[in-house]
Amino acid sequence: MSGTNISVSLIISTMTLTFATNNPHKLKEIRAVLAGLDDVPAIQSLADIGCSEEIPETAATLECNAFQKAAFIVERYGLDCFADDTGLEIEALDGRPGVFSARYAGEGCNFDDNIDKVLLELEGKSNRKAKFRTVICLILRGQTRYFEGGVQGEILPHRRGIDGFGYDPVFLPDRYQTTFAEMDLEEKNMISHRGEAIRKLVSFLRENQ
Ligand code: ITT
Repeated sequence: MSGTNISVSLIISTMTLTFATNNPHKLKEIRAVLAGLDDVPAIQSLADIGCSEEIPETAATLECNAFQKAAFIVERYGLDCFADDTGLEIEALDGRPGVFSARYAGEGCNFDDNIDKVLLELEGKSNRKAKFRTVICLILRGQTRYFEGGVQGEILPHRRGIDGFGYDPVFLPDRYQTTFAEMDLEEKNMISHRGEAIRKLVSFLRENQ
């Protein structure tokens, strides 16, 4: 009997990537997408590398902010790194809060304050269209790459749901009956801005280990 040699190549990544975020919800979402994938790098958090500094985020665009966060870690720690900058762009508010989504209601504000401000500004407006946009900046072996994701939806007049974070309780994605805060992590990741950006990052990493 002639033997057939079947060679199975199993690719297991030995690389590690740092995710430059102080937002534990983002870390959880990204880890959920990468869970069980052996061929992509393991993700380290800022806590894992002993970084407790406030990373500056002072640029005027999502792209530049994402770069600023990733570059901070590369410069200080010499580690391959990526960062995510996300904004909620509301049509009737000329794209606000956009790049100012985190501190829209002012320094020291929380998620609820930001939602309250948005709901107040949208009172009486019939156009409630909005888009979440995420830009991930990866700095790998000194090379910078960007991966973008977006999802269209509308801002509801009242909060619905308790999962997720940020503006999730008032964001209803197009063609869905549930807000992001009424979805579990997997459902949100399947259709969200961040889910799309991470999947693009994963494809790139698979081809560029
Ligand atoms: P890092 O910069 O440390 O990653 P951050 O919370 O400051 O954390 P961003 O500047 O990217 O991150 O996010 C701006 C804000 O947008 C964030 O604080 C939330 O209020 C909101 N946001 C981001 N992603 C969101 C999501 O998936 N769902 C709902 N709101 C989100």
